[in-house]
Amino acid sequence: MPRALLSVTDKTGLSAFAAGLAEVGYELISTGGTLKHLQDAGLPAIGIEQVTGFPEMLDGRVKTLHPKVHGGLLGRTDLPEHAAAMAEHGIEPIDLVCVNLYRFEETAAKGLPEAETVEQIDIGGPSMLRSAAKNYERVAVVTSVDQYDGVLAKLKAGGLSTGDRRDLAAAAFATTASYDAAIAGWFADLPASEDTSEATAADKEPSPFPNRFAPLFLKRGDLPYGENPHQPAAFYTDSSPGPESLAAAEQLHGKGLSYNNLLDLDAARALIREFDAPACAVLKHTNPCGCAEHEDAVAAFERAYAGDPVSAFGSIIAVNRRVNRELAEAICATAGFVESLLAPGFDEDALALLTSKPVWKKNVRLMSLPGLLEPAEIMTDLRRVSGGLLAQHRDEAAVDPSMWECKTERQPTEAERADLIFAQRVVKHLKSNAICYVNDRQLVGAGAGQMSRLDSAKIAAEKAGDRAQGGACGSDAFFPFRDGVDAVAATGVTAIVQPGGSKRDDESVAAANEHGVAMLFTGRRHFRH
Ligand code: 93A
Repeated sequence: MPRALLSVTDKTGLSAFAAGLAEVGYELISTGGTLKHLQDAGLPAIGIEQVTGFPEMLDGRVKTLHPKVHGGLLGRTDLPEHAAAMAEHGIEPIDLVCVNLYRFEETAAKGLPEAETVEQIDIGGPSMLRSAAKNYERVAVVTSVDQYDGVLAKLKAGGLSTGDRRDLAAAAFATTASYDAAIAGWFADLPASEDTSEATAADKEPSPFPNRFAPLFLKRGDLPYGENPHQPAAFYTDSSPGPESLAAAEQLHGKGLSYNNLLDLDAARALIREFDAPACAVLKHTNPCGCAEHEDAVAAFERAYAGDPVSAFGSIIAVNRRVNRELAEAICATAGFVESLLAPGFDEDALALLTSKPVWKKNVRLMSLPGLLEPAEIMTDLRRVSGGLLAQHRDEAAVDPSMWECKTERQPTEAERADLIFAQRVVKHLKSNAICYVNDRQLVGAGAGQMSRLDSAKIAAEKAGDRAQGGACGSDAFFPFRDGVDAVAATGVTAIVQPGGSKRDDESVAAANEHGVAMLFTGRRHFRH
């Protein structure tokens, strides 16, 4: 008679499963609470004590940890030596194990006292799962209520195949691995036993990051290659990505997404989420080369594209409004070769038009993300360094002009103020060192990724030409010297917004005063490396 050992904390579906096992001829063996549950349901089960010859002891810490159990699971009855040893020691084979574990994770999440949480570390359960899983050639291991119906159906239809048992074993090892990862994570997050550091109060703020990362991401698929064709690459997504996330975007048309497309789309998504009014952003290599905000979505696109039409070749375009026929017509009429277009949605006729544009027909990747503007929890950014991983919260703090202070004699006008806000929203999304010039909520010049702020200011000025006249300048970090302010003022810009915080801030403010430029400090830096 085959034997099944059942020992479960979650009793959901247990009696039906056990009844099914009994029906196909299994003898049922069980531990304390599980046994009571089965007997209450009128099922013929025997206690584990009858198998081991020992009582459950030490507050239940030792119930199934016995050679009669583990020998019965691990013994290979196909090997004469194993069969002989089992016979000699009165060990009978166990053919099926059904175990779900003590609720460690739930208990740990409640933040109960250490000793109570430790008591919820299951030892006997994972041991049985591992023994049974190792011997999958003979033993079936059931780890989850979800498996009950499938396993029973197969047993009733003639039995489990070796392949079935191997699949169950794989699931069992995945269960014990994540169970142990949770335990290890809990230990890692316990406060240090002796804190001898002279940390300041600020240092003692609880960290928002765990001491240990459990696996979080699932592979969506391999990518053709990484940043360059000789670099293999893949895309992994959160187990449940938010509706506003890049992973939730649906591709409606075009070639498969590349690694660089995904990076650029993510940057475009982040930038376009800054704006409430209709806006459009044009990005290259994760940096905006065009961006505009306008009450009319078509004008927003046209002004964004016109910001730097040369750089826009091969760009990613993002808009924060559904693409209708009118917007699609404007895009088709103006845009040259574009890698991808991201929007909260596309009207049918807009889609038909965009996909019939000759250079776009096969290739342009049309990405629909209905949740584009929905609020999101702050995301933890992960970045590999050799031998490790850096984590930080993404720079998703909304630009908040109520925190700004004007440092100059001249205050900005209303129009300048609108441009300063726009400039600060854009400059956050440019690689450091970043300078941008804005006029009438249109990005007219961007300087990004330079090792000197002065060079970024000069590059942005060259892009802007006279369009900077009367406009505003955004800087991602403070001006270390007044030369940057002088260069900015030389473009004809009349207002500057920057975080402040340099030793020589007073020199920068003096320079702004000399040029009759308004200068505001935000108190918040936006480096992007
Ligand atoms: O305390 S244990 O680590 N020691 C054991 O020997 C043991 N055997 C089974 N926990 C043990 N179990 C666990 O008991 C099982 O994994 C299951 O979660 C639970 C079932 O207990 P009961 O049948 O008394 O409700």
